[in-house]
Parts: sequence; C-alpha cells; structure tokens
Amino acid sequence: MFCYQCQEANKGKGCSVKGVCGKSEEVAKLQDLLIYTLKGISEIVVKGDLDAKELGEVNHEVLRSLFMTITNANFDDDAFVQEIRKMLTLRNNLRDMVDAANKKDSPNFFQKLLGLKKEQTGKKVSVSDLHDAARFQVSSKAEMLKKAASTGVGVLATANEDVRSLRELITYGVKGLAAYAEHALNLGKEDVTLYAFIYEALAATLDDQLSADELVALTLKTGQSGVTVMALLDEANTSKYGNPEITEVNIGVRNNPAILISGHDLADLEQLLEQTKGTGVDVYTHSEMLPAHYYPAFKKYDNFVGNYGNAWWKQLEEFESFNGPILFTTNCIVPPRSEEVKARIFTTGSSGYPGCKHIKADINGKKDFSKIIELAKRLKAPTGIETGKIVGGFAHEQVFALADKVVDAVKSGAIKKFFVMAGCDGRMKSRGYYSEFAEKLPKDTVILTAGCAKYKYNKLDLGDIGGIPRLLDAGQCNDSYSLALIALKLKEVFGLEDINDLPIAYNISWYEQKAVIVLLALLHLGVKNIHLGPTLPAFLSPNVAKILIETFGIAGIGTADDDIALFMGA
Ligand code: FS2
Ligand code: SF4
Repeated sequence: MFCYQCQEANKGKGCSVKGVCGKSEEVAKLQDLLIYTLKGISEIVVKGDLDAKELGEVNHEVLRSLFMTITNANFDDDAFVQEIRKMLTLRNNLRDMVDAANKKDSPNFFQKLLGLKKEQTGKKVSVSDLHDAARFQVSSKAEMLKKAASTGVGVLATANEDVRSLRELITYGVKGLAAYAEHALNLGKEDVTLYAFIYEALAATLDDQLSADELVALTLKTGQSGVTVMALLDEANTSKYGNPEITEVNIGVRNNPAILISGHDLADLEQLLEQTKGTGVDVYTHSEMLPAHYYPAFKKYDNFVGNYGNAWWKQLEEFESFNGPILFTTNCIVPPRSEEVKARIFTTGSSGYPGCKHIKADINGKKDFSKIIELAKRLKAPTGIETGKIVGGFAHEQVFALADKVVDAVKSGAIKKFFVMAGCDGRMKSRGYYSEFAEKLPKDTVILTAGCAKYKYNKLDLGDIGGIPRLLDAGQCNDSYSLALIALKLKEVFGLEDINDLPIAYNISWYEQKAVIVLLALLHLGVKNIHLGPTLPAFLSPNVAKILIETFGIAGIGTADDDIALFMGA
C-alpha cells in the first residue's frame, strides 16, 4: 500500500504498511482499485461524450465511492469489495452502450438513453483504445487485491513526482467535492455540472498527454467546482433547515439514555430526531455535527440536548464515557479499542467499519434507526465530562445581520483584524499551536472559524468586542463558504477592489480531503497568503509546492508568537 492523502501521513511522507488512521493494507488497496475504476468510468464518459445529465445512478454511485475513500470514512473491506463490483458493472454497461452506439450510423436506443451526442460531435470511441482502467476485469476479492498491487494502479503508478502530485491534488479535491455533493443530494439538491467536472478531472488523471501546466489549470478549476458545491450544500441546508442563528449549545448531559450522532449529514440527523421524538431517548451531537444546533429547524426537538465531547480524534475516551450508541454519518471514525464500544457503533451513508452495524436507506431515502433507539434504551445515560455552554451560529446571514456593528467596529479601530481559522483538528501535538495562537491573538482581533478545527479554541474564554464575540463559528468545514461570503461582503461594504486588501488573515489547519477542496475553493476566489498547517501536504512535490507558494503566497506555520507578529505587522 501507499497512501499520503491526509495530514497524518506517516513521517510526513506516506503510509506504506498500515495507515496511521488505522486503515489496513487490504482496505488501502481496495480503495486504490475503486478510484482506478472511477477513473475508467470517467474516461468512458469523457471520450464517449456522454451527457452527465443522463447518468443518474452512475453519478450518485460515483459520489458514494469517492466519499468512501476519504480518510477515516470507511474501514470495511467487504463494503469496498461490493462497491468495486457495483462500479465495474456500471462501467461495463456504459462501455457496452458507447460501443453499441458507435456501431450504428444513426442515433439508437442507447444513444437516446444515455444522451450520446455522437451525431453532433462525430466522436467514435473504440473500446480497445480505452485505458486499462476502463477495461480490466476482476471478480473475487483476491483478484481485486492482486490487480490493486499491480503496477499501473495506485498513487505510485505515476512515476513523475510532479505529475503524481498534481494528479493526487486534483483527486483529493474531487473527493472533498463529492462528499459535499452527496450531502446536498441527500437533501434533494444536485448540480449536473459538478458530475461533469468529476468525470473531466478523473479522466484527466489518466491522460499522459496533459502537461503540468494543464494539470495546474485543472487544479484551479477544481477550486471553482469547490465554490459551486459549497454554495449548493449551503442552499440545500438553509432552504430545508433555515439560516443558522446565534445559539448557545449545552455541553453538559441529562439523565436520560442517549444517542450520539457524529459526522456531517444533516438529513440523517433529521431522521434520527424524528424517530427518537417522544421515546425518552436524548440525542447529542459529536464533533462536526455540533453546528446542527444552530439551525432553526432542529430547535423544536426537546430531546436534542447538546454537544458531547470534542473533535473526532478524542473519541476513544469520549465514546467510553458516553455509554450509549453512536451513529456515524460520515468520517471521522477512529478504530475502536474495545468490543464493548464497537458494539455500540453504527454507521450509515458512505461510512463503515467492519463488525459495526451499517444502516442503509430504502429506495425513498428512509433509514430505520429503531435498532439504535432500542439499544440506547438498554444502556446508561451519558457520564458528564464538561459543563456549560458554547456559542455559535455565525454563518453568512447571521453575520450580515450584524454587519453594521461589525463595520463600525472596524472603522473605529475596535476590530483591527479578522483571522480565518477554518479546517480540521487532528491528533498531532503540534496542533497545540492553534490553541496558543487563538489565546495569544491581540484582544482587538476576531476569529472566523468553521470545521472541527474550532475545538482547539472554542472553549476558551476569548471575550467579545462591543458585544461581537471574538470567536465566530460559522459551522462545519463546508461552511467555510460562509466565511468566503462574509469576506466578499466586507469587500463590497468597504468598496475594495481586491479581497486581499481586507484586514483578514488566513491561518487554516487541514487534515483530510474536504480541507483540500476548501483550500482550492479559496484559491479560486482569489485569496492569497493562506497559511496552512500544521504541516504542508506530503502529496505536494517540491515543485508543486513552489508553484503554490510563488503564485498564491501559500505558507506553512511557525511559532504562534512569530506568526502573530507577522500577521499583525503585515
Ligand atoms: Fe473534521 Fe473529520 Fe469536516 Fe473533516 S470531523 S477532519 O471530516 O470534514 O472537518
Ligand atoms: Fe496514512 Fe492518512 Fe492515508 Fe490513513 S489516510 S493511510 S493516515 S495517509
């Protein structure tokens, strides 16, 4: 195996025996083969000139497959074997249809079905010209593992380290994009241009004719799709659940049996709240689900009690003391230490863990959580680990409502600078930098945050500036979109030409591939001089890192004191 897609890649280079995340060699290889299969599908779609609009099930399964390979989302080898089989069947159907259509002179049934535009473009695809990714065939798990280990599949299949770096940067951005698109889809919103882009991008990673410059251009285009998908998810969330508003979230516990819901999927949360209503079972959020409390629609549930615990990486201890069942709707899963805790973990959507019960949706998207609720009733109430409240809900509309106050504070000098500190939290000790940075920032600065990065400082008493809290939490990592909208609004209010002329500094922490799409989206919006930590990605080759540094001013982090001096002096 070789994997270097996340910030915790072994020794800052890559995991080659077992993942630091706990991913086994088998699962790593199956993930590689699944991605390879998706690349093959993408090549067929692009070369066959298929219209993504007509590819409903294929589009949705591609999202699901990509999401399954995100760090800490799915550790279940059987789930990957099934998904590869499913995707190979879909791939072969697409290929056969393209082939059949090409053999006819006029549009036929398959062309109509798939929206082929052969008669418009005159393109013909010969199956024998397609890449191995579009043609290979395996069936058993042993064959899959053998194929995955062969040269040509996996990250190291690309020999040139710069081309490999760009191909992987694009692939990881696409994974993040797919995750957000799947959440939007679960709420009934989709944008076919995103599917078309996924096919374009993945097909490009197989194309040896593309120059490094063309791959750089495609990387930036990935960021454009990142903005589109975050806007789509924002629209999906807010049109269904209302605009987030200032909210105090309880971090203590009550004396009822309870379920802990983790991950990012609000549609799953809604179904769980509906099904636990009136059962005597409470629901607590964990990690990235915390911002659900900010949405008006979820406030009507009396059993929606508060948030339990911290960022994902602290779950080993916190799940023990929670005592009740835990439902993962997405990443980030840490392999449980004990059978007792494992028996309380359930997964749904793209997440999975071997030995844990996986709850699937029926054809109408309904999920039956009754087994989790029954288990909760038999277990003890959570043991309290904290008391008090935290405040959040500062997504775009809430901040716009405070715009006059914020603008006045900037004009009067009461607020000197904003710091966007969005992104992820993680295990590395070096991430203590972010707590120290937040704590030491001058009192006339405001932190704008989103994602699980916030847990490094959201329980500090940072105070307020004339009633404006010094920590404004917009929501989940995808709600970094709100932070971009806020920046654009301030640019408009202050009549500035360039977003980089605002008194806003970007000190972002990353862990997995959703942070990659957020970063690329910010670059697409023209944001410069982003500091990225706690370490730069292992998948950036020295030359690709140089391009990002020279073109966009991307930088790493130093010490909290030095960086604050640098940011404040700038
Ligand atoms: Fe944190 Fe994990 Fe949000 Fe990431 S809970 S690192 O998934 O996407 O952010
Ligand atoms: Fe290693 Fe991260 Fe890949 Fe896991 S996801 S195997 S920790 S690089």
